[in-house]
Amino acid sequence: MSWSELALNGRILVVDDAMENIQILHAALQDAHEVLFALDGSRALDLAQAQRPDLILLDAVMPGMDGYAVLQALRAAPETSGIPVIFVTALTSPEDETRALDAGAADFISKPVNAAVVRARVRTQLTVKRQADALRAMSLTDSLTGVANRRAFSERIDNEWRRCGRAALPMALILADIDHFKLYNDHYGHQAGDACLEQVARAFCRAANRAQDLVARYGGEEFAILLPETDACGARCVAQRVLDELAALGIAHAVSPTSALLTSSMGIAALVPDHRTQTSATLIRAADGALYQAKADGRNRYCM
Ligand code: GH3
Ligand code: MG
Ligand code: MG
Ligand code: MG
Repeated sequence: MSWSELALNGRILVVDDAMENIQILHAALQDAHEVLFALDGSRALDLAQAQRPDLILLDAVMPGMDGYAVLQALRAAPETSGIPVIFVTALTSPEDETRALDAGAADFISKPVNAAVVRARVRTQLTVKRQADALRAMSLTDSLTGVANRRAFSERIDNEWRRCGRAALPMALILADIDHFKLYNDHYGHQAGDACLEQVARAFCRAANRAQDLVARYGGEEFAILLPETDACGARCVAQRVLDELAALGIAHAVSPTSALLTSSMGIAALVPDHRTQTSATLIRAADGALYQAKADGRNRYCM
C-alpha cells in the first residue's frame, strides 16, 4: 500500500508506557494505517496537537499522567476534542469499562489484545470519525458557492475577535453586497444569477488569499471577508483587489442603472478588538454602516 493510501485509511496514535504493547498494536495496524506512538501522556498530547491523528488508542494505566488524565486534556483542547479515543487496558471490570466510556472514550478493548478485534474496532471508529468530519464540513459550507456559510463565519469571527483582542492585533471585516442583483435575476434568470454567485465567490477567494482569511456567504447575495491580523490599510488593499477581480470577470449586467458590468459594493471595518467590553457585533455593525454608505455613494466601490 502506498503512503497516500495509508493516509486515506487514517492516522492512528498509539499510547502505551510499554514498548512491547506498542509493537503489538503497531503490527496489527501498520498494513492499513499510518501509526504514530507515544510512551507517556504528555508526549501523547504533544503529538495529538501537532499531528491531529484520526484516532487514538490509549493505555489506561501509565506512570505519571494516566489514560483518564490524557483523555480529559484531549477533550479540553478544541483542536483535539473531536479525536475519538479507544481505551486499551488490562482493567476489565464493568466499573473500569464504564469509567472509560463516561470519561468520553469511544470504545474499550481489553488486553491481551486480539489483532483482528483491534482492526475491526479501529475501522468502526474511523468510519464514524470520517462521517462526523464530513457532516461538520457540510454544516459549515455554503452548498451553492462552496465557501464558508454564515454559521462558519459566526464561529470564526467570534474566535478571531477573542484571539486578536488578547494579542492586541487588528482585524478587519469587509461586507460585500452585489449591486442591483435583483435586476440581474429578473433579466438573466435565477439560474444565471446562481452561476454568477459562484463566480463572484471564487473572485472573492482570489482577492483574499492568505491562509487565515475567510470568505463566507453571509446572506443571499452578500458575502463577508474576514481578515484577521489585518489593519485598515491591508483591508482596503483586499477590497481594491475585489473590485479589480470583478471587473476582470467582465460579467455583463445590461440592465444595471450604475454599470454595464456586474459590480459589488463593500463596507470595511478594521479595529483592534476590545474583547473584554464588546462583541464581534461591533465590527459587523461598523462594516454594515460603511456598506450602506458605499451603496449611497453610487455603488461599485468600498467605504470605510
Ligand atoms: P442593491 O444594489 O441595492 O444591493 O440591489 P439588489 O437588487 O442587489 O438588492 P436586493 O436586496 O433588493 O436584492 C437582492 C437579490 O438577490 C434578490 C434575490 O432574488 C437575489 N438573491 C439572493 N440570493 C440568491 C441566490 O441564491 N440565487 C440567486 N440567483 N439570486 C439570489
Ligand atoms: Mg500501561
Ligand atoms: Mg443585499
Ligand atoms: Mg445587492
